[in-house]
Amino acid sequence: MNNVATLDQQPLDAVIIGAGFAGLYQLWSLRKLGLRVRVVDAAAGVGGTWYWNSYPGARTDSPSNVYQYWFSDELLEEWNWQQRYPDQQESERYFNYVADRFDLRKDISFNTRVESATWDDSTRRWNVKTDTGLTLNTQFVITAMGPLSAPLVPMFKGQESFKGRLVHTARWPREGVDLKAKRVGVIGTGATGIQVVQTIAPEVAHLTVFQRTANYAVPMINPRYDDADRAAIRAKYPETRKAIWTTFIGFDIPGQTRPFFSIPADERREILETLWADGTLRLWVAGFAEVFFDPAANHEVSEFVREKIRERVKDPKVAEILTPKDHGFGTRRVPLENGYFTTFNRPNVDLVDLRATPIECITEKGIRTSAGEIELDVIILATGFDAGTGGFLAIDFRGRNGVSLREEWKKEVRTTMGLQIHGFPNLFTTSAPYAPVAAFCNAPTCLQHQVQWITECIDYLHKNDRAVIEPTAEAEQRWLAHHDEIANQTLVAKTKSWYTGSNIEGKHFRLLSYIGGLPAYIEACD
Ligand code: NA7
Repeated sequence: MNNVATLDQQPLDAVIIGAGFAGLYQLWSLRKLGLRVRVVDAAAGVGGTWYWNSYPGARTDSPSNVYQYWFSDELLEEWNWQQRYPDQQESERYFNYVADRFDLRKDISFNTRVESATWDDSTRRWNVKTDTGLTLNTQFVITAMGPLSAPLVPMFKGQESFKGRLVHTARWPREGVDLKAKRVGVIGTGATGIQVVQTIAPEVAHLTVFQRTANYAVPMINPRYDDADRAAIRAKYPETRKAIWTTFIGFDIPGQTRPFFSIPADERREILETLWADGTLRLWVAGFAEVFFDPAANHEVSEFVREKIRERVKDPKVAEILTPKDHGFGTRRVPLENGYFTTFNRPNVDLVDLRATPIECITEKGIRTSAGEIELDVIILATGFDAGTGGFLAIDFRGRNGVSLREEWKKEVRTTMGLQIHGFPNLFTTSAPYAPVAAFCNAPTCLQHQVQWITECIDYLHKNDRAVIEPTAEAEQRWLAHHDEIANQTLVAKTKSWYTGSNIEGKHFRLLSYIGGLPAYIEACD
């Protein structure tokens, strides 16, 4: 238990909001500088995304060798990854191990939600208020809420009238949900929906999948590791650790270097087959760069993947509904799948095409589409997040002269490199819009880079007797102009998805994530 009265009175150097990947590392790093730090998290435990998203089938789409911390050689030696793609339980265990190993918990207030953070220009400090009554006074505030922390629980008409169980995947009850022999409906076929559907289909009596947009997905190969595998992976750590900073997207695998159309068609096909068979996201993150900006190259790769989907689904009508046609491969987040498409060959699984028969409302008994009512015992919303901005908008940030971040971002979402915001002194932001983190980076790599940058910056300020740092409006404008210039050359910025904010009604259509590549971002930060 936190002693609220004692904590209240201690002036802090830094408050970190969030005890997930970035937050824990930020705490460790600032502690090393000798700073007084407190982490606040609404959850009852560490792990962030890997605490909240405990839905069936949740796992990383990044391999464990690049989905981990690099700050401690001891940790790299001690932690034994069990599989290439850790599931939610393994990921959560990892964060708990880190928290205990480095004695982080004593500086974390759990079950505590930050409600507001107000800058006081006279003291040059922030006042942070929480829902437990804990208030904190601090020189710096560092946000580490993660880019996907505000779940979208769409208010379908009649949602509250449903007499069965309705759950969002990102607020999955810790005690689990009994799905055995139940009639279950899943709304959403993004990375999350795909994982849920392929996992629960064998267990439920009947599964109805409500799809608005068909998604590409690449098959996952997820070997379990034994000691020999782990030794081989560890032997490569020195290389891996270097490689992640140099690739476009923060993985350890470089992309193709030959221009797409300089390669003869049959050889291109062979390369695509090899990338496909890798069982990783290589086809997307280390494939051909042209996929992101050249419509002809994108078309060819998209057709290749469409063929693969059609091959696996027995009923040609179902296959057509599952085959994406309204966007190109890689322009939205490409999930890995493990039996997703073949799930639709099962007799207990139905697919509802919401483009043809939209949801009209949720009823007492289930979901009514324009084609009729489908009775259900459980409705699972795999409907995603208010990405990038949602976590910030949940907190009332007040900067210089009482300026409200919520009000400012209604006009335009602005950040400087996704690290700071003009008008909000001494506020550092990890995973904010316009850094690569949210979409075009292996998140752990980019988050660790941001944490290191923030740590060095704070260290510099202290060593040089500077109390306040804030980007100028001009610097912010320069970054946004650069961001837009690069984004607008890509097909991604023209495609509807959470990357461009189109999943939220009224959200400004603009690419959320910097797409100039991690090396360019690091150079700009330096
Ligand atoms: P996503 O990728 O945003 O997927 C959400 C899904 O839910 C997607 O299929 C949406 O259809 C669907 N959706 C959202 N709202 C509705 C409504 N109102 N009606 C019908 N269908 C709806 O979220 P995920 O959680 O899967 O993944 C988020 C990220 O987490 C993922 O990219 C990884 O990085 C980890 P739409 O495509 O908008 O038509």
